[in-house]
Amino acid sequence: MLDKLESLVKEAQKAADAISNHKDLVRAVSHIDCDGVCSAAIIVRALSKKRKTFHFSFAKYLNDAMINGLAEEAKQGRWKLLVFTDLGSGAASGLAPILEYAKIIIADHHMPAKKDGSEQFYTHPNLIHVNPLLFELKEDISGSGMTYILARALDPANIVSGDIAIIGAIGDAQTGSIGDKWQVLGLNQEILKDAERVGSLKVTKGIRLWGRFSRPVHKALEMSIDPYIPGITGNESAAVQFLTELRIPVKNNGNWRSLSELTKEEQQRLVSAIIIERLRHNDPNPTQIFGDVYELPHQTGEFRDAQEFATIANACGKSLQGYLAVGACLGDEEKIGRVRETVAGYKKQIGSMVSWVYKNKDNPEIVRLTEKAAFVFGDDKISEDLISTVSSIVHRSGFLGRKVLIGFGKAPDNGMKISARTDDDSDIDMNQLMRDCVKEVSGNGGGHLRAAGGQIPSDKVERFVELVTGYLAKLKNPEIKA
Ligand SMILES: [Mn+2]
Repeated sequence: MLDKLESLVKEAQKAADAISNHKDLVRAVSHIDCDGVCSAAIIVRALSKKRKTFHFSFAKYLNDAMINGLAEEAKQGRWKLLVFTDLGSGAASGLAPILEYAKIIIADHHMPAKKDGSEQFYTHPNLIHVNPLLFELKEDISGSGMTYILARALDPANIVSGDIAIIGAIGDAQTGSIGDKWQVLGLNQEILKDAERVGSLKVTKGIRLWGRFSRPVHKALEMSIDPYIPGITGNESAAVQFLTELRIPVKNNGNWRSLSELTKEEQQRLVSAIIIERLRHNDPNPTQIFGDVYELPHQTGEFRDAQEFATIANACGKSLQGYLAVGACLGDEEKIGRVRETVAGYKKQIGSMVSWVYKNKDNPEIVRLTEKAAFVFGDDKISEDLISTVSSIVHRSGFLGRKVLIGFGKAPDNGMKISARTDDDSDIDMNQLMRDCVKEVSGNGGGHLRAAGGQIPSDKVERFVELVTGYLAKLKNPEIKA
């Protein structure tokens, strides 16, 4: 493991040297989800510290149009160095038009593209590729973790960005960076130690609920979309009733009580009741409500809890306002104020979509259960930008059983966006499943071992369902264990 890690760090050093020696404008692009937003904050801070001038933007993915645009600009001499964070690995083999004129650095953890017609990963003399999977390390380190390693190589003072890398890993929990006992795993633990050492992060145990410090406890229950509490999430009066039945007063001297203000005994009662509720709904990890709580001592209000920060970063990124979250990561007070509204709207939207799936779980038009998979036909009820978040939460909540989850959400131009999820201990490779099944219906897709995404023409949904069912039937080890 150590020599593999050494090779990875060596590649990061190569990337850092390329940045250090570069005198012109740097073109940086990052992914729009939480991990991408955190990667952006880390690289932006690192480049600024090095006094590099740069042009930065977010992207949903690197498609041909974007690659051709960047290639044209590189040809004209606008950029000679590009940095892609939390994206780029999967598209690497298509980057040749840019690589002809410029160097590219990729810091990512998505499955790297192979050479055409070969089992070997794509390489190019102008490509510096910092990805754990190229060095036989696991993908459980996030894109922001890879960006952090790059930033540390650039300047050891970037150790101050460790907390941001952990927020990114929490946001990407479905890729295995967070274990089922809810604690960071793998290389992320080393980053966590860095963050603890410089005092930017504190680890304690507690209830993982939105608004631990900042919301009335019944609001925290109502707004808890991850963990999802069936029947209570999205329903304020049910949340109040739940607490009343547990004899937990929602007010003290006329003031709303937050979770952090409950007594130890009340917190225990609440945890037990939530676990029972989750057990009743076949949650695969009912105790995941309790676990490591990562506190950011330098932040205030909801930003103090790293998990909430992760939701905030994701909400801003997916609402195409990632720059607000980057500002919040870097402590910009004005941006912090502006993210609140964005986040409230986003959480409401996600919560109502998950509740919609829950309400329709017995409606075969919307939820189809097969032996090994649950298909959720969100169509125009779940937008393409939110289908991945909704799929993760529905899968994790377990109310559709312990199966592979495939969610569909409408995309523009008669397209259908797909999100595929499986359990942490599953033997099924979602990246492979997605790549195999989209091929025959002229779609594209890929991703991670446990979480992948893709896009197909919307009239091919039925065929895609057949292909997935066939793919799962061929596997020796069925997912269902319970
Ligand atoms: Mn990521």
